[in-house]
Amino acid sequence: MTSHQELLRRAEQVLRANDVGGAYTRPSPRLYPHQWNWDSAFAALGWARLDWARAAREIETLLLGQWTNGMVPHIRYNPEVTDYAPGPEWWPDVPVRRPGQITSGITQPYVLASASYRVGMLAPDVPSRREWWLNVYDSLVEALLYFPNHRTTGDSPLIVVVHPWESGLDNSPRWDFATGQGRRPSRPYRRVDTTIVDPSARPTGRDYDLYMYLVELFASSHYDLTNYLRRTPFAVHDALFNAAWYRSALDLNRVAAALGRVPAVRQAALAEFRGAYHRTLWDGAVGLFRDRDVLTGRLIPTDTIAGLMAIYAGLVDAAQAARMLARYGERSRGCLPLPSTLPDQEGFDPVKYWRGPVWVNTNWMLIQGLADLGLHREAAELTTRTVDLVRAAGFHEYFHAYSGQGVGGGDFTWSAALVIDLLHGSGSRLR
Ligand code: 9WN
Repeated sequence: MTSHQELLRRAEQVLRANDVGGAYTRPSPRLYPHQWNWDSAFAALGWARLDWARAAREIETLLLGQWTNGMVPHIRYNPEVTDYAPGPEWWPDVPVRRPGQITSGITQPYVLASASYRVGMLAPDVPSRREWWLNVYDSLVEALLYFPNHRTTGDSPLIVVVHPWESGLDNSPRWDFATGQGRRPSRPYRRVDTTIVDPSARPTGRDYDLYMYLVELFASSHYDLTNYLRRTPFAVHDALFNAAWYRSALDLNRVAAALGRVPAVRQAALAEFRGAYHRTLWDGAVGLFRDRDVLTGRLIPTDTIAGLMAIYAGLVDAAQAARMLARYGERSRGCLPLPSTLPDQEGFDPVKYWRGPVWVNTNWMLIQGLADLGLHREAAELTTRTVDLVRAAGFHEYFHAYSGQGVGGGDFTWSAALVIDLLHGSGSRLR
């Protein structure tokens, strides 16, 4: 059996092989050659244990793509790379702050501020931590506040996600209600992903038709939520996305306190957000949070790992977290922990991307939340199972929900980075 040391060595090799010129870490060598938003946040957590300055740089380069309104896009394109679709031609007139930056027109779950808090905590000494936080703090706050300022509707403080890619869990069956409407973009598009990875493990043609339709729609709405909401079939209050934002808000407030600044988000606003999250997304009958279709006002009746992310955010107490996790475990008996979609759900598929396979990042998020809530036994168990999965199968993008076989892209950055972090004991409190 591979020792911890050997596993760490291999994980480091994956990160170093995916390092593009010391500037950013591509998520996977061929499948994802550009810089992705939440991937870079996770990558930084791995780098922080190997080379702290490199971790800081990962976050700084991602922030180079920031827009004038504060949004940090989901992809920062490398102009030298052309074999990814859709390319930047699908995202016209992006309002980047720095001329020459090329980005997509949507964002991703905002785990970046939480990652920046942790990277800062791992700095070699207190002066370097402070100096680096001072460097990135304003950008991180602007990125955080982009959401309440530009991505809410009506009187809800919850954030509206406008594209399945924004959710980070692209083809989750939660979004099938929209895929099922048969929308298509006006122009032909190409796919590269299915030439690299077995198409049976990737989103379908119908999924991509919707993705590209929504790309056109959001771009032609000038990336403005109000314009977009008038025309779209897809706008959701996503349970994972909103949980990630809340945790980033808490973590940025910790940075603010360390820097002697006023909180990034005030207590009253946090309490209002927490209240709305529970009132809007909790489904007592299933004992999980669900996502809400903003257009109909109804909860989307599909149970996935997103429904557990209140644990990551500290939006539930330890007792509720333990109940939610136990129930998820019972409903996914026979699967490796924790499948991205529960196997009793319509649309579950053990091998297809976000429809069932196990992912390291979602497990990692839950481990952090469990540890913070004092559920150390649960955190330790999930850590062991996650590390063992990767030890047996390699640093794949995702893992077959029953067999654990590695699927999707190989040499996947966040699988390596987060295993490094877990092996350094991140499932125990870092405060
Ligand atoms: C679209 C890079 C990204 C991850 C997402 C994952 C996948 C992209 C794709 O890869 O999405 O953004 O082309 O399928 O779903 O979470 O950030 O690893």
